[in-house]
Amino acid sequence: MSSMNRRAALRTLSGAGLVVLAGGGEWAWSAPAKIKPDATSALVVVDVQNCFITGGTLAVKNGEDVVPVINRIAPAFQNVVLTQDWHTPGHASFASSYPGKKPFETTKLAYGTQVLWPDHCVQGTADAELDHDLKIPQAELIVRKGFHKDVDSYSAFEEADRKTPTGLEGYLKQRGIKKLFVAGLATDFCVAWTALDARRAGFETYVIEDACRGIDLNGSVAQAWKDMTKKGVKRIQSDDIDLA
Ligand code: VGL
Ligand code: ZN
Repeated sequence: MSSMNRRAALRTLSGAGLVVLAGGGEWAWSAPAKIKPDATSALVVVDVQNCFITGGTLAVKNGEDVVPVINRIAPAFQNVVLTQDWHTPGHASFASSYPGKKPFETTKLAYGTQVLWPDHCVQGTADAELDHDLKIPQAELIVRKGFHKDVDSYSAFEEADRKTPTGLEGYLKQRGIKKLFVAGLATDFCVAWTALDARRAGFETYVIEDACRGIDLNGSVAQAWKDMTKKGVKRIQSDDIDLA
């Protein structure tokens, strides 16, 4: 390889992986190490439900696009936990519960500011079912959340009152899980809150960006990444995972 080509190659490759010297003094390309899920890793698939997918009551833009990505990576995980937003009719997070309030406005509840949503993911409805194209037969646990009428729960670990645990932390720790890989909907709400609580609970936490889609209210996706990065959540892509 000429020195010109070598420089060009280095420019192209910088940041993407390792350039090493091969036996004959030539530059050779070595792919960056991928992350290999092991017995202490779990994939947490957040709220991949009809309500958050096109045609649902709180559809996330391109929400359905996470399904093939999640289906592709899921076989690499022996531990998978799913979550399901699971609200009562007339839930405190529904705008329809407050005369004069509209979806995406906010209100003050006992535990703080609550974004008001369209009625969504009501217990037992087709809208609340997991997306039927999701193919993760080995999934071990489904955590339902948001089932207390007066309290929302974006996080799979703790309700929005910040004091009622869902039990997920105990479940994962008792089973020896140390690393969590979070995917699903929506990046800026249930995924971010789950990932932040995972860090708080001491898990090594990865959010798989291309396996998530966001709602994005007033820049909330960018803010969520800022908050997550600050707390040590690792932002990765599905290609960073070793699927072999
Ligand atoms: C979610 C808003 C309301 C989510 C759930 O899954 O991100 N967002 N309920
Ligand atoms: Zn909800």
